[in-house]
Amino acid sequence: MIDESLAHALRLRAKEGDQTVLRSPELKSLYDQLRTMPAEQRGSFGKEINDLRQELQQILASKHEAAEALPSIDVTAPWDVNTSPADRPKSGLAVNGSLHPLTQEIARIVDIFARMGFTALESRQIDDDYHMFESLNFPEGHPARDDYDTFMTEEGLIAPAHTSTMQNRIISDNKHLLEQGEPIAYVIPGRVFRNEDLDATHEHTFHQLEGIYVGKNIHAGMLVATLKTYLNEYFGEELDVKLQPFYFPFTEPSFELAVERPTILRKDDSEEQKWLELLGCGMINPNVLRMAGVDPEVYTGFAWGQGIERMVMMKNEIEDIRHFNSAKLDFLRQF
Ligand code: FA5
Repeated sequence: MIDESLAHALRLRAKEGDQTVLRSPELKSLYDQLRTMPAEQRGSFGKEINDLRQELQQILASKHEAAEALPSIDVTAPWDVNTSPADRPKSGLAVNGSLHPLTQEIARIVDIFARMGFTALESRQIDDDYHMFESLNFPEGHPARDDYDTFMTEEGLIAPAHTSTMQNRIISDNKHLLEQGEPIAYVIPGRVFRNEDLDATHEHTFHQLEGIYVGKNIHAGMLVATLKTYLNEYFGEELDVKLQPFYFPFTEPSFELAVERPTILRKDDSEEQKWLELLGCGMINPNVLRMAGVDPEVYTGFAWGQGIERMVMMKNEIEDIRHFNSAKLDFLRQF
């Protein structure tokens, strides 16, 4: 008779799917016993061993079939596929979703500039002191650094306070175009950060769009014409623009551009209601071109930077900038 505890241990191993059980020393030891036992007992003991062996094979085969029959698991599914449909988490239906109003607006603005021959590139959301300040003509200790107070890691990496951090990269990465007689024409939308006192028009995290154009014989008239063309297309009507002198270390001369408020958005006929201060701009400072490896005696260029939120607010009469990051569906569903 086969020792029942040994047979039980072998069955357990087979139930766990252990394929080596058929070649195990325990099973082999039974055949060794068979060889040394009296001839008259061999027949029945040999049959017992064969029966056990067959039983183990069957257990292993049924175990294998059960594993094959399990549904495969989709590791990308947001729930376990074995969960019954009724118990699955209720995720938001994509059919009810929509692009965030800022994403929609950035796409519209980029589309207008793409039709005017500009290439679009997203700005970086983490940068360094060189791109945030040095390359933009704010040397160490420059008082205007205080106007761009933002967040910094202990290693000295900076959350950029404006998309102008991309100027040096764009110009130096594309200076071969100038040598080929082509201009550098880029728009750079992106998320920017400032250490601000928050209110209805000031956020700590907002979006800007930078524009850069460098080539031969580029002058401020071209800057005005470019921005006016864009604004007319954006607002869908012919609007006047005006420049007021301003100061940025990275442009010289620098301006603030105001656009005539579209008629439907004017509350009265006052001069104050007529103009909207919209963006900062100017002719790229020769030092900025030089630091990007471009000779300012040969090439000139203009740049501008506009806040996206404030423009969308103005267009849609949104009273508080903080709605954009609030994730309130009541607000988002209006777009
Ligand atoms: C700049 O950031 C310059 N880099 C713009 C520039 C680029 C000038 C290239 C010349 C050449 P300014 O700090 O004014 O400039 O910001 C530009 C726009 O960002 C503002 O007109 C405003 O629309 C928006 N903005 C600034 N601070 C905030 C804020 N805290 N919340 C929301 N929008 C803001």
